[in-house]
Amino acid sequence: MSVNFKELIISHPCFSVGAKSNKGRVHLPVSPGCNIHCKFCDRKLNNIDQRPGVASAIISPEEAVDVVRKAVALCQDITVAGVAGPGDTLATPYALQTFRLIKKAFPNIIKCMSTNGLLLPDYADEIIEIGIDSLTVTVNAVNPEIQAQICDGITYHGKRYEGKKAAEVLIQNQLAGIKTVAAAGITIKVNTVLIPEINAHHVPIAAKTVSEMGAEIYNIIPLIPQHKLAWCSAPGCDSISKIRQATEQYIKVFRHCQRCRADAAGIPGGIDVSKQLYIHPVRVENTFSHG
Ligand code: CLF
Ligand code: SF4
Repeated sequence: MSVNFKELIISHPCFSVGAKSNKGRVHLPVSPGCNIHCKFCDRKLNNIDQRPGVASAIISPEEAVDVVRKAVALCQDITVAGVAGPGDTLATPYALQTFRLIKKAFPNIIKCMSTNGLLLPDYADEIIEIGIDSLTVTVNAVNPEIQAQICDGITYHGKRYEGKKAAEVLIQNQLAGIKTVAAAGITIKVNTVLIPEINAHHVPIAAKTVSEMGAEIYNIIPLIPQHKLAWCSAPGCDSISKIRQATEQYIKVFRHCQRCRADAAGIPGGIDVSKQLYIHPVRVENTFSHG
């Protein structure tokens, strides 16, 4: 049985709705590939960039178990083992394989998974059967016209789709997947990358829609302009705050996102033990792709 939302608010650093949590997470970079093409995404293997979509290396599911063992020994406040890339967790089988191994080795650790949701309807049953405790789905728009400006295209069941058609398939699958997984009692967080020139006005509508599908909490992540959206601006504190307020009428809002790397370990915004987990030291530079 999955850990419920009330417990996650206390024990999961990314589900705290009030004050910043003092709990930690270890990310396991087991998912190399992706099946969609977000225009702001710049996936990399390095030990410099401090943002999602970046890890120093890809590790195997078996290596991931060792990483969790080391991480919890280094930081007793780590309560969550998460997979957040650097690609999509459902585009390759490694994330679900990892969670099966982690469940056996660490039955009490919270299993957290982040996905773009394209393959969520295909894998919902497996996610429920494994007992993932918290699922994050990145939904940047629920209107295909807007989504088509954020994502170039998708590869779905062996076929390439572009523009509005790609956006329609992606949105449909995200919403259907959220509904199925939420109905099984798994807590869903939705991440939205806030892009002032494209989706700023649309965020509360997206929040309302995913809330109706069963999502419990919402995380608005400011864009770091890069890649094909380098022409967009980084949202300022004032506008982020206003949009969070407008969104809160529909769903609880998480405000402490640290835009973590795919191999982050420790307490978000606090103790960082990632340097001690890998052979290559992790240096940091502030850029960003997704959540
Ligand atoms: Fe990792 Fe994401 Fe799970 Fe948290 S991060 S998979 S939900 S354990 Fe958290 Fe980091 Fe923000 Fe993500 S602070 S980027 S929201
Ligand atoms: Fe894939 Fe995530 Fe990058 Fe989008 S941001 S292309 S979902 S890895």
